Amino acid sequence: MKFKDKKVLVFGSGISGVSAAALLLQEGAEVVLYDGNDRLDAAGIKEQIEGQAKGSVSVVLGAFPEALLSELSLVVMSPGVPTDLPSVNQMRDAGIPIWGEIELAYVLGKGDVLAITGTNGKTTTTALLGAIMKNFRESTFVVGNIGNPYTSVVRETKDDSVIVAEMSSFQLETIHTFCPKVSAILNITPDHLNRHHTMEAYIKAKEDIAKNQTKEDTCVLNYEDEVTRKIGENVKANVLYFSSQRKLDRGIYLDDGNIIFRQDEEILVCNVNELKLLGTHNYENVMAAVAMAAAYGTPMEVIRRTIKEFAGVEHRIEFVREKDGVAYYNDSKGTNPDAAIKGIQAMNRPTVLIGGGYDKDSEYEEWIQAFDGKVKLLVLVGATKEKIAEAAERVGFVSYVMADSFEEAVEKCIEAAEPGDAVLLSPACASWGMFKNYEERGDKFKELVNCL
Ligand code: UMA
Repeated sequence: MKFKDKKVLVFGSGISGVSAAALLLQEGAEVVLYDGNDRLDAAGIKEQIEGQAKGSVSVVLGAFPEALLSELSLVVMSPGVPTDLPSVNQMRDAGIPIWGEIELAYVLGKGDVLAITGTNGKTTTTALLGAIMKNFRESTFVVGNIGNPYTSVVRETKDDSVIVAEMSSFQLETIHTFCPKVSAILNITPDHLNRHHTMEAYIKAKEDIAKNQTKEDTCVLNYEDEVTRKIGENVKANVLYFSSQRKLDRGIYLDDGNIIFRQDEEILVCNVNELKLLGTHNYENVMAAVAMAAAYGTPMEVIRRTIKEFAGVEHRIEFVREKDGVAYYNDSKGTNPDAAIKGIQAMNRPTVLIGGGYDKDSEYEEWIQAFDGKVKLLVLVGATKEKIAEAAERVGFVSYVMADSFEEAVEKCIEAAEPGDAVLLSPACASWGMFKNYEERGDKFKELVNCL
């Protein structure tokens, strides 16, 4: 599609919408940026777009501008906007093509796309694959749900670029021709059902990552997830499975702590002890990234070097440093008990744990039960410390102490930790009350640990 002088409506004025609008202006389109929230600052949004590109842009807030329907050549959707809104149905009924921001970027961009989806682990896998590709190809971009709109890099892409894209189910709902050279679906468990309504619709969105792939392309899938294993029976792409539970004839698997990549021959990638990432869920993410990079032709030496260096995504079970035999991990993103359970499960050493923070009315018993004998001391801080202590008593865990400040909590951990232990910040609570957000809390933790 040529965009020059076409009127295009961009739906949603978050980072995707602003960046799609700027790209469309650069392509010569006339852009209407529409957002249902009438409390936003229209002039400020317009200024933001005009700061990036010249051209004709208007910002419409509040009620949907129905009068425009007959003039539009295309609608570009932001991922967070549901595709079954009455206004979107009206546009569909009027025969206006509806593209996601990803589709727009794919159509206008150059280079090869390596795309990852899944319910859990996609940000880590995307960041790791991005790091591997950066060591292989100078022109590498890491985009998508990870927080960097694909449309924001399109103009810099070249024929030899590699675009590593984290794709949410929201983004996959509105692709049409998007076709990654290599795709991956890490796992599928119930999530976002308020948006997709049924599990079938959610699975369909994820599965669509491979819908345009041919046998020239590769799709990497989790053999241990029933849903993704089954998807492998239907995709046209060349399938590579990964497994943390069994040896595979073809694919990548964990065997006695070794990661083995097996196609025509068996290649030892590394032992998991050589990785800074911890936990079976992370070994699965590593295997997926390795399989994707290898399928794209990246030399194993480059892959090996990068996965051993990779310390994880910031604030998610992030390895900070080892000091006097104690390994420090920042999992400030563990802002609720479910996320913090993943944090403690990933530890493979006796652990001194920092917990507590803002009270979101969570229950803490299940989290404490997941300590599984690994937590030698729980240091409690913040508004929830008493509530967590009561929950600990109820499930028979008594190894806890209280701290009056975050700094004191970190000090108590340092005192209690012995060589061979881990110190983990994975508080099961939001940071508010002590910090602006979990990033600030994680940064403070790292600062204190790095000063040791
Ligand atoms: N809006 C409407 N009408 C609606 C709904 C939303 O007008 O019915 C407007 C809102 O008023 C708002 C705008 O749409 O101004 C927001 O658009 P958006 O939600 O698409 O937000 P962006 O800032 O563009 O961020 C999106 C992704 N957000 C969502 O999918 C919800 C970001 O993923 C992504 O990083 C970014 O694009 C760049 O690609 C975030 C996310 O929460 C991290 N993702 C979900 C997740 O990971 O679970 C899927």
